[in-house]
Amino acid sequence: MAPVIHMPEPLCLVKNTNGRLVANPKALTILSAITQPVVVVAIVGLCRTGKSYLMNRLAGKSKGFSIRSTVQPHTKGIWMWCVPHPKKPDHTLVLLDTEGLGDVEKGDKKNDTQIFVLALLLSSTFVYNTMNKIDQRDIDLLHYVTELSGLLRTVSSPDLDGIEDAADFVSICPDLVWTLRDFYLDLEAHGQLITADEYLENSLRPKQGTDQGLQNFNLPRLCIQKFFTVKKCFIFYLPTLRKKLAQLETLRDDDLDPEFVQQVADFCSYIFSHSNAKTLLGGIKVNGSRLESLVLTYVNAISSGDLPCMEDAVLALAEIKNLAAVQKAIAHYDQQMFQKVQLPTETLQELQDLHRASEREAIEVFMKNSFKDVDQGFQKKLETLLEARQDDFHKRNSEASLDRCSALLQDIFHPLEGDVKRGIYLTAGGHRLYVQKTEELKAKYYQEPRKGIQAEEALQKYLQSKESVRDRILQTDLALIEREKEMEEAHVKAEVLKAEEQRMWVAVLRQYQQMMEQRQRILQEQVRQMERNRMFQHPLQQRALDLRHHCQILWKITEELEICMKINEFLRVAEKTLAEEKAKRESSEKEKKLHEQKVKKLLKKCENLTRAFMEFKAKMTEEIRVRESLLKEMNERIKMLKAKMNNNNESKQNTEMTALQRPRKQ
Ligand SMILES: Nc1nc2c(ncn2[C@@H]2O[C@H](COP(=O)(O)OP(=O)(O)O)[C@@H](O)[C@H]2O)c(=O)[nH]1
Ligand SMILES: [Mg+2]
Repeated sequence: MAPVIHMPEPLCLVKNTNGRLVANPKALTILSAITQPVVVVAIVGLCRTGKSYLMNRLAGKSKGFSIRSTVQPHTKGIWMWCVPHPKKPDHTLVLLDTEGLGDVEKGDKKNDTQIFVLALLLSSTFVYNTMNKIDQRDIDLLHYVTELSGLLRTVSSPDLDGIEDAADFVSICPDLVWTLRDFYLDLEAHGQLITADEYLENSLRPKQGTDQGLQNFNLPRLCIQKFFTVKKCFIFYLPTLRKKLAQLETLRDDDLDPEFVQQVADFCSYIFSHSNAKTLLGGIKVNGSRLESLVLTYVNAISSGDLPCMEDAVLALAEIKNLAAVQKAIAHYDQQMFQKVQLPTETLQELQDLHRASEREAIEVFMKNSFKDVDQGFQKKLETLLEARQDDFHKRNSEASLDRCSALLQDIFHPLEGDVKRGIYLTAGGHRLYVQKTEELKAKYYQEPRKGIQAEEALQKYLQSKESVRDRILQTDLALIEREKEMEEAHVKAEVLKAEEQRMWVAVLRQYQQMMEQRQRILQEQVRQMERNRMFQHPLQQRALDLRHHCQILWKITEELEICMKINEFLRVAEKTLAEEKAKRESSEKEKKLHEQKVKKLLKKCENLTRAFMEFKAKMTEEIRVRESLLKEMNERIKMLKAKMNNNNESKQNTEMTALQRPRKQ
């Protein structure tokens, strides 16, 4: 069985020390000893409205929480009284009484609010104690506090005993019990009697309509409805005669208004039977020690400034609601833009149209959620934020366009860059081809969709970056054209030289042919002469001389042939010059090959010519040899003829002599 808690009187749980909330270690020790689930009933409201009195009644005591009939304030903060639960023996009832709210002497609204919020967060039943009737000011204050508590409801605590994943926990919203003290109105609406709960429901019911005034009326009500799912209202009449109120603590129930006594009894009965144990999200029941952790966690969170500090509740509430409305509007704008905008947009206009549509919707969202936006300060703030968002989208649109265009350019121009690297355009006429190819690729780039607003600039930048490449291609092109021109000239020169050479050879051959014809004629003449000589036995010596003369002519031909050899030498020199020319022009493999081929051709020709010449020379030498042997033979013949002639002459003389002698003998 759980140890029975014995707490003869309340203790201060959280006190206000020099404007700071501090947990009382003594009270925390008591809490830590409670192993039972705790039903935490906290009461909040302006000071001297009978809160402590009511809490004492819940504790079943006439004394306990300090009841002050004077205007002198008591210790500020939250007072705690842990008592056995009168209806649930396995639960402990923890009563939290707040002190000092709305204390004119203290004048510290910030501290009031903090105590209010802390009580809301710690309780499982939250008693909101107000005077006379439900008015707008009470509703606004409750709304404000619920909003503030929302900022702290999820807190991190490393030391929540027994909770495995205690890094983040969420305190479940408490039930609301609205106590109306000194209620003097008739509980009726539209001529019909109503209950206190119906009165509360009516007071929190939103009105139909959309104008700003109605929105300001509805918003806090809707928030309270949403925050407190369980709501209850109790009305209390004046307990007794006004003059006796100061001694209320000492008065017996018989001395009080019986209706008041009944109302208090009903209230206590409801609390005992309907108030649940404090629970965290996930159904985690809070015991004394967990409540201790909650107290420490929330007090620390509040002390470290997690709770906004604002003087005027309504203003602060407006601040909270309008900030939230701005955030909601911005979130809506972002969501719309992310859904609709596909960056980069084709045109700037496209982006601006989408921005305007999303901006309009965002402002509508803001209007729906805003609350008392005095001078449209928050709407202006929203407009400034949306403008910044638009600038950001423009920037991102520009960047996305640049990225897309860069990737496209890289993709489209990559093959051309490869060709440039391989030197395909480093030829005569390469520049024209390069420009032509660039134009083709530009057209392809222009055809690509969704390049965005940076399309032209990206292309121009790319082309600028390739200008040095284009220049290099152009320079090479011009240099190669110049070289080709030079080669053409050299070719023409070589052709002229070749033609000259051919002409010379033709002249030489013609001359030779003429000489041969001449010699033929001479030989024919010689033969004819020889025939005549043979016939007429004319002086052969002269003929021999003639033949010698012809031989001389032949030698002259030989000399001229030597001249031809010199011409051949000249050709060799020309060939050498061409080779030097070739060396000069060797700048590329292709040229070199061409040049070598040309030189080879020339060399081949020269070789053919030399061979022809050598054949010719051999032929001529053979001819000379034949002619010389012919000459020799002829000389032999002449000799023989001469000898024959001499013999003939001698025999003739002998005959004549014989003839002469013969008669003498007779
Ligand atoms: N008018 C009125 N006075 C009350 C009521 N209940 C208590 N009081 C008196 O109001 C004064 C302040 O009471 P107290 O409980 O200390 O108020 P607290 O400051 O809200 O805690 C005391 O003199 C009480 O006797 C009530 O219902 N109506
Ligand atoms: Mg009090």
